[in-house]
Amino acid sequence: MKLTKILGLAIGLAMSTALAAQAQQITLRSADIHPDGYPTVDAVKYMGKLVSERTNGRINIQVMNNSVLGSEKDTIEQTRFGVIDINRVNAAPFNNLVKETVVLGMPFLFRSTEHMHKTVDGPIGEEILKAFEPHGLVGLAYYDSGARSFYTTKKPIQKLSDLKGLKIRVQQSDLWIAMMQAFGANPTPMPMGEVYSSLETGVVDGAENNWPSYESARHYEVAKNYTLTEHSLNPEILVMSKISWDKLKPEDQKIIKAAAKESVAKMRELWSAREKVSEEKVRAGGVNVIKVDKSEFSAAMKPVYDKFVTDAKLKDLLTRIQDVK
Ligand code: GTR
Repeated sequence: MKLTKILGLAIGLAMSTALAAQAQQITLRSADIHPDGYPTVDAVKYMGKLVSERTNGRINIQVMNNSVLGSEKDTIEQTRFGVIDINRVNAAPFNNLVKETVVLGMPFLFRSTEHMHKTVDGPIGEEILKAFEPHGLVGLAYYDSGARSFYTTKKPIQKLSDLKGLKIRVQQSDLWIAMMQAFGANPTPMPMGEVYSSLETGVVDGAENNWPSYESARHYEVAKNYTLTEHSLNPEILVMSKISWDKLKPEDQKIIKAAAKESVAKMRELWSAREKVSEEKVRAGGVNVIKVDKSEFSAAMKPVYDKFVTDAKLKDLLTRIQDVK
């Protein structure tokens, strides 16, 4: 009798411990439009590894890549509603929602990758990450995205006037639409996933992106003229849903934030290696790489600054970024 009771108690205890452990198990779903092996995807996987190690496997990050959760614009909305927990998106699709992100994409703003790193790694970067919170998102970290340059299917861009009237795909951001207009082009906003077929079928005459995206999305197969305008060093931003974040205990939030920050160094390493590999691959694929005088492209950008850097806050952010040494 006594033994059965003890046994019963022991089984009960074991079951409740198992249930408690199960209840604490958290899987955070993270979205990315890029495929496996792309630096952004691998950096978030690395972050997940750190989180899992530091929580003894209690919290895991599942990277859902290849746009399986939708386009960047759609996944931002799903992240705000807590359907997606973590999201790695370029700064551009955030522009209409979090106005502070606009300054990061301004054309010819960053003098170099070092200038961009110093900006996002310092107080300005933190301030912009904080600006996500009123919009249902927690800014975690910045990742590199290299420099964006134009590529076209038929007409190679040798000078600014070559862009006149060309249909150029842009990201879904008012800033980017205005930028293309200032370059003289005809902007066509669309998600990245539609660009290959749009280039192939002539819906657009060109697009713009960094070496790794141009290569990885195979756009170089259908748009064989790559013009080194390097007009923007807009970084990638890693965010978390505020709804998912608020469900976590403060010590777990700390682990997530630290792991995100630590994944940045890893990402930068992966990024500079991938930039070289991608450039080599597209050059070997027969791409016509064109050097241009950037000054006339940059001079055409004044209306973009006049239109988008209007209020005191953005003007202040912009001046502070320009002053970063
Ligand atoms: C890539 C970036 C993506 C997305 C894409 C695009 O460089 O990593 O997040 O912004 O460009 O042009 O849509």
